Amino acid sequence: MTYSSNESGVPQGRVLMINPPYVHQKDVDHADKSAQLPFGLLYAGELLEQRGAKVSYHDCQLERLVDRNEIDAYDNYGITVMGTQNIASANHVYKTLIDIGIKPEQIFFGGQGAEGLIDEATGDDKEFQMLFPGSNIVSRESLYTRNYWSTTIRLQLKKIPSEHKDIYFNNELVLAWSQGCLYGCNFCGAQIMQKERFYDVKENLKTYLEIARELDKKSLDFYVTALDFGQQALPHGNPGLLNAALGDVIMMSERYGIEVHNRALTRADSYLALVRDDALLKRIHDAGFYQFGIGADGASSVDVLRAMHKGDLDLKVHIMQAFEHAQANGFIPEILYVFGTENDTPETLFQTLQLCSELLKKFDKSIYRGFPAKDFIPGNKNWKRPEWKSSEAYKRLMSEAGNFEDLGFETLANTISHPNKKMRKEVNARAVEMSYVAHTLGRVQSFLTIPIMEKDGTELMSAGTFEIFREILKNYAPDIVPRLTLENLPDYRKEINLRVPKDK
Ligand code: B12
Ligand code: SF4
Repeated sequence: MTYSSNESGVPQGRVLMINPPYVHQKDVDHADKSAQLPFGLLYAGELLEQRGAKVSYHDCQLERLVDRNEIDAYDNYGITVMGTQNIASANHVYKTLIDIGIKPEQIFFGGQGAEGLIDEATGDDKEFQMLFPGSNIVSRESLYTRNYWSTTIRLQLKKIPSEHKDIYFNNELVLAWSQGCLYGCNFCGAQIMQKERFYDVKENLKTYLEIARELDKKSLDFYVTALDFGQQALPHGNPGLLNAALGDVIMMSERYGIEVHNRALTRADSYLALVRDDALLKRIHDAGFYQFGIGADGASSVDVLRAMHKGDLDLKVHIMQAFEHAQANGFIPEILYVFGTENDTPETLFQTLQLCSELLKKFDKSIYRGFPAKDFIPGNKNWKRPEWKSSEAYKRLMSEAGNFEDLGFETLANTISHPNKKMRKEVNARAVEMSYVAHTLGRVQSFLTIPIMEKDGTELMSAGTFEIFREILKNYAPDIVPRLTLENLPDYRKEINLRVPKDK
């Protein structure tokens, strides 16, 4: 491995920690008012300082890297890669640094989108080196300390200019809640097949509330990090851990007189187990939870559920019950649905469309958040399959880091994610139809972007699907739509993606 500068494999000395731009906003030269605090980057920065580094920050959402003074004044540079698509924007930052004379060995990458580029078993970083030659990848383990779970970003936030804090605190923040999910769905790139562990929710929330008070804010919005909010309510879990975290939120919010609004992700079965306890349900409300993204992946077909190892063959029934309960109890039920995996067929895709439409119709508070699956992403179970590693799609992906943009959750199925043309068009047909229904109802939280194409839009969708897609795009790019054809789609790709709401 090319861990330079010190034996532990983590950057030392003066380190500039960089948050890359949102993948569809790579060349934007003005501050993005919807910029979110890069929580993982600050958490990593705190852990590095505990090991002796002196950390500063740069957020490309707010300022272009090339406009920063004394950019070459640091010993080392850290770049965060939050999800797979950000390999593309991280590479943009890497190239910028190399262009201004920074040596690759001074550059360190970390984050869940990049960690999967190292082979866990052997530590081999060959794949990483193909994309970021000469630089370093920091493994998750090398940042673990005895205090890992009780760390806060208090000291790191002090380094953020107040005009940037103002922007971050007007937008949704990340609340360190827990990490890990016991299940092992094969398309999932999260921290799977591990026991859920809790962060120090109280201290992390307190850190935010102190700043909110300084900024005179009356409320804060949070996305909590739990992968499955109800996991402790499943057999062998310990609901006491969740109960304690909820108690901390209620207490801190009252103490500071600042309202907190939280959204979280959950499995349907764990949600149902959790809300059986009336006292716990009341605390969830009191702690400001207002929306649950309920994982519906594969729900329309038992065969698909089985193939993706979802761990709940009755998901369809559980989804209905969970939505029923959530809506009746004042929570927004969110249809979190990854569809178009290799196990889907035209029939199951059609059933998915029917199920999502039924949920939207039946539950008038529900909201749609559906994504065309990306079966193979670094770190998930599929990525390790030999037939993937020898495929043309893999070779194309690895030949140019920019192609990772096509593995974004929100990106339409494309020649890398769905090499089979017929299925690619089927997936996009259902994705566009479903998105159109949700747009029409005004209950949509996922927005489709246009992938990089080999030829033109005819490889992505039929003329019929395109007509519906144009209707959706009228919401964001009404001036471009009249000129848009399947043939000229590549010419307008970047401009349209820039206007489509950011994936949150
Ligand atoms: C909060 C969150 C969001 C928020 C982020 C807000 C923000 N600015 O931080 C929102 C909702 C915007 C979001 C968006 C996306 N997300 Co998200 N998100 C999460 C979530 C729930 C928590 C992340 C978190 O903060 N964890 C806590 C911190 C402490 O952990 P961490 O981020 O892993 O950081 C640690 C290490 O990775 C490392 N590290 C991180 N950066 C660096 C940098 C350096 C230099 C070093 C040395 C170390 C290091 O140190 C940290 C401490 O150990 C996770 C799920 C989860 N439970 O992790 C998904 C997750 C990370 N997201 C994911 C994805 C894919 C995305 C998207 C890229 C989706 C897409 N469109 O493709 C988008 C990106 C859109 C965008 N705007 O850029 C995936 C990543 C999967 C993968 N392997 O690729 C996850 C795991 C969700 C999932 N179930 O699949 N997300
Ligand atoms: S999709 Fe959800 S349930 Fe499945 S492994 Fe990932 S986090 Fe766990």
